[in-house]
Amino acid sequence: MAGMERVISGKEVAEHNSRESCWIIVHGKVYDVTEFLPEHPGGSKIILKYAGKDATAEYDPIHPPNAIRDNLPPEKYLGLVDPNTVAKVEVKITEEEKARQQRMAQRPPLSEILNLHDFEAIARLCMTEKAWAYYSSAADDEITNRENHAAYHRIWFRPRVLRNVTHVDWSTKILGHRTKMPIYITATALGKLGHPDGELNLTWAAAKHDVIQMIPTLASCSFDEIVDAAVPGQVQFLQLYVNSDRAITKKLVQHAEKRGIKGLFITVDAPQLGRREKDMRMKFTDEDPAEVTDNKVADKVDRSQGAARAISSFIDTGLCWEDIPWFQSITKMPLILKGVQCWEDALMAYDSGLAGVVLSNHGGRQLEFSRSGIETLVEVVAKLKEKRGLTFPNEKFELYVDGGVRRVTDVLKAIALGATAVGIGRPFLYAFSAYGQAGVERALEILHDEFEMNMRLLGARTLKEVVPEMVDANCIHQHIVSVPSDRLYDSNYETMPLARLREA
Ligand code: 173
Repeated sequence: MAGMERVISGKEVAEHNSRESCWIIVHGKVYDVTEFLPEHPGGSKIILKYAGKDATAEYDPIHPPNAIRDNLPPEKYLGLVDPNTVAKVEVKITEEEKARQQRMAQRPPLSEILNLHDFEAIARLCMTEKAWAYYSSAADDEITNRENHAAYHRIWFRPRVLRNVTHVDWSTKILGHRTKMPIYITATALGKLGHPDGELNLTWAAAKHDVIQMIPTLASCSFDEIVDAAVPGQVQFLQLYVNSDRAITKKLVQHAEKRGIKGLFITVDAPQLGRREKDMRMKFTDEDPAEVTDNKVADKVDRSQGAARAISSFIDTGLCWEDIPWFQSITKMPLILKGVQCWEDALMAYDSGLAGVVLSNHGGRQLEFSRSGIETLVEVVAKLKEKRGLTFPNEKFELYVDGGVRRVTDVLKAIALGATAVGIGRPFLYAFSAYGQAGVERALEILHDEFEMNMRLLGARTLKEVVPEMVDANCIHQHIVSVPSDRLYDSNYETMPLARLREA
């Protein structure tokens, strides 16, 4: 078809600006979305706002690159628009947006960002409300989300002293690939919600700091863009949402292997997306009241479910253990299950010949009251030793943990307990949302500094010396509800300040 495409003038597109005939431009291409209006998961109102116009800027952050092509019948693609004839869309800047931009201008310099929590504090102030709601939200009452970090507080160190810690080295291998530290940048969807360069911020920073990035299925940038942005030799993994249409999944997996992806992390904890109410409320405030009658949405789609659910309907709820041999038949990449939450499933993964598991509850975004990855790690290590005689870390079957990691002390606890590496997600999103690539680099530098100090203080010169005896994890399984605190004592305690905006 190339070369035969019709070129349409902006003027003609502009005539189709109503519910009766609605054309939009995305990335220089003209689509007839009239019939799609009631089916759009994000509602018809937002499309109608761009009827007859260029919707690219609005479309980009919240859609994976192929969303429009994948959801429209081919004949609804009408042709290319003549770029010189397209009128600029006037974007009205709201007071709220102005205030946000002002706060963005008052970001502290990166030198004042001292830890990963600081990125979150600043990102919350600088991101759009939608992006904040989507990234920060978690399932139900967000209890698992908070438990993920709190669980690390139930593990304490037993450091060793009088070891010569002049030279400390925390480099390691993940799936046989060298990494400067035992962390990887885990997969998170929709990077352009936070920053126009989206996931590329992570790729660039990962290249500079020799860490591994896991590319998400639902990235804002296309898979190839992210792979193209890597430097020669840079290691990338792929997180996979399995499509009900297995042909699509097969194509993606085989393409990824051809492009040099070194590990396939199949997400197994999200047959349906969790209920993230912060994200859902955001959608509601966007609705056109005229479209909602008697508490029923007039359109065909229940689009009250937030950004994530809206774009996740392709995920196969039927995925099961019997599918594993099929994955093994279509690729030679190491296969890892992401989202394992008990030893029984870790054992099945091992017995199925997989390369490892990520002990994870999806950043607290899926099943509320699922346990933290670090807690699951303790039982997996014990049971796989008991049942199969395995010891960890183990190059034949690697264990990773994600969720709630904010400090290198968290990472070292996981390493001591047998993890090969730890995934970090949200902190990097917050870092690039507020500061772009430089933010991610700063986050990695902070981790570097924390590794150096904590390895020394722990008395470990290499990660091999970070052994189970260095932690006391006796309380890890105790999900205690805290008793009322000693208010008098607490109010005397001065809360530690986070990074702040500069003076206007
Ligand atoms: O956690 C998520 O938000 C997530 O994994 C997801 C899944 C589908 C679409 C968008 C995000």
